Amino acid sequence: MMMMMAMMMQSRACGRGVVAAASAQCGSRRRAVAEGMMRTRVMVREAAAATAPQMVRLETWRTLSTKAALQTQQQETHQQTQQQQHMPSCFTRRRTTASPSTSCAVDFDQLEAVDAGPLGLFVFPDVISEAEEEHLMSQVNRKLKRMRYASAHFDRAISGYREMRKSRWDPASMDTFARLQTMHPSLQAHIQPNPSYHILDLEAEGTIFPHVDSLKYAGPVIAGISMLSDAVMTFASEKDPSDVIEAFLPRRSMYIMSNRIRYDYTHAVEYKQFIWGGNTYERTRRVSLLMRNED
Ligand SMILES: O=C(O)CCC(=O)C(=O)O
Repeated sequence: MMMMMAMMMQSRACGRGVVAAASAQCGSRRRAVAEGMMRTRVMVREAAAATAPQMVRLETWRTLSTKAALQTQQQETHQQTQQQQHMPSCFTRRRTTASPSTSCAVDFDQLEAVDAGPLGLFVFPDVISEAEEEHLMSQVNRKLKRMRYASAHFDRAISGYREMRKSRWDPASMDTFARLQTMHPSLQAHIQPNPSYHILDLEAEGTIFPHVDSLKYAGPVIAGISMLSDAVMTFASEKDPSDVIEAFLPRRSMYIMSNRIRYDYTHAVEYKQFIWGGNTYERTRRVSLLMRNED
């Protein structure tokens, strides 16, 4: 009974007067608590009905509740690690010089490192393993392979690309998406769990020209997983063209675009070759999996 009351109090505290993002963070804990409460109710009913097997059952329930608490704790630790992992200044830099050529190497090391988090831009490296990347690619490649690269998008935002939507995913992919959703509160708050994702396949010579995603068709948070190639995404303020932020998007990383970076800055993937952290990179075929809510 005490345990049940403690769970109810915890559950209420979790849901009281919290903002949307924080409430999303609370979600997993609330689920675990609700699960625990359901279990406790069943346990009480069973304890009243049974006599001898009761002790065994109580032990089993205790183990299950401890397991649920442990899982919640592990999930929170994982979430914290992932949130720390976006390592702002390693992946985002402010460009103060004139626009460099889109095909030449640029020494990003000479640019000023900047934390773009306050603008709503986050980069998380290594969010999927090589095996997960291979698996996701196998899920999208079958259809992509039957398509031709188009030379220009209808709104001229992209060249050298093919694209598709995919809403049916196998359980392994769904597990990956469920894990990615826990990585930032904005994803839990704004990306619907129904994974109808946009896949953009950009050939090595392709370019995403500066644009702002549709205000009508895309919601306030956009997340992208980069597969097959490293790239640099350039964000330029629409009001002040000298305000430019470059984000290094390593292969198998995820970026989140929200708040000002989503609405007040254009984004583009133009460089074919670039230098970051002293290494020279060549952008090859890049496939991005884009999560947007469409409300
Ligand atoms: O490939 C990406 O990460 C961004 C794609 C993009 O800009 C778009 O689909 O509007």
